[in-house]
Amino acid sequence: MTYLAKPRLHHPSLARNKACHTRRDYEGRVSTLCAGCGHDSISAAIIQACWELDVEPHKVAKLSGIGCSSKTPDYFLGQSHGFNTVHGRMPSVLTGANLANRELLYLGVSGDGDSASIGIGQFVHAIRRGVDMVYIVENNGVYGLTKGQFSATADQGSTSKKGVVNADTPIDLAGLALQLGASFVARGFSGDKAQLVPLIKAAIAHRGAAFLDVISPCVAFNNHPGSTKSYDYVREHNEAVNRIDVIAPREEIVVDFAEGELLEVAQHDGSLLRLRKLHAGFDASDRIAAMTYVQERQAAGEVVTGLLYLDPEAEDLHRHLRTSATPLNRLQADRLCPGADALARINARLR
Ligand SMILES: Cc1ncc(C[n+]2csc(CCOP(=O)(O)OP(=O)(O)O)c2C)c(N)n1
Ligand code: SF4
Ligand SMILES: [Mg+2]
Repeated sequence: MTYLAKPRLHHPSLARNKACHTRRDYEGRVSTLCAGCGHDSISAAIIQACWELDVEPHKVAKLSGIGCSSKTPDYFLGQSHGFNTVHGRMPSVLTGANLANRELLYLGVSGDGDSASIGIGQFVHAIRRGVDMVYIVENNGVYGLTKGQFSATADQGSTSKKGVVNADTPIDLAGLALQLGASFVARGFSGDKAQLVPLIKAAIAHRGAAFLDVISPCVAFNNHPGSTKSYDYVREHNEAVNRIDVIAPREEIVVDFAEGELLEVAQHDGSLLRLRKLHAGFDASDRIAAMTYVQERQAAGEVVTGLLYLDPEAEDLHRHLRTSATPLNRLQADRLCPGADALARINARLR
């Protein structure tokens, strides 16, 4: 982690959102990542999304594992709660924190090595359990922090900077999240902020497991010609299936979509997602069709981006476990410990 603090001087004329914060209030410390790293653009998109949604920084918990990507929570939302876990263990720590206090917005930030290699067991169970969270994988197809080994999302046949060829089949995390039952699945590109900011806003508004696979080129180890995670490749092969706009509750609804089919989806929190279809044949409410489409286009060498799947009626882990609506740290002793009589009744039922 870096210890470079940014000066907290605010120009009095800086615009403030409805939570009375300037955009700078959502920043963190100065990034120590390589200049041009895609991860910094994702941090900037998270800052923009939280500012536009009037998120209260003290109501956010940022959790991450280990990696350049997992360092980034230090570079945004400096006034939020943060927990940097062990490599690949972010999902279980996030699940525990979420069960203890459902009133925070849980933002899990991870890398392709963190989530698809060492942490894949943790990743799949957090998604299939429907933990209410925004889970972002900053996917560069490489272990950036440890100097360029292939991760489990590296393309088969791709060549590392040192000339080694990857023989293994890649894992497509967005396809996996669809198969595992995630109720919100999207793919973005760190170099397309206009698409990424609304995707993050929509994921924040979603109640349930929201998964975002963001292609985020590593300029030090995997940005060479032939890498499908390079800036040039994604720019040339980016297949955006839709564009979305998020309208927060009580915000004035202004119609500004001129072309393409427009779909409006209401979310649990009262926000409205406006989905402008760019591909007539793509339906973001059909999980199986989305899985097939992503695989078909991938086989053709394209990178499908946009909102891939959304279930606006999704349930989450709290609903499945019927947990207390009051966070555990606010339950009084009599509710936390129901007493000897209640224990005797439970034991009697088990005899
Ligand atoms: C238990 C454990 N195993 C291995 C490591 C070494 N290690 C640190 S980061 C990392 C890979 C990070 O890759 P990724 O999650 O893709 O993040 P990136 O740096 O590419 O953003 C590895 C293998 C570790 N820190 N802890
Ligand atoms: S090594 Fe790669 S992933 Fe890490 S900061 Fe540099 S460009 Fe980013
Ligand atoms: Mg990586």
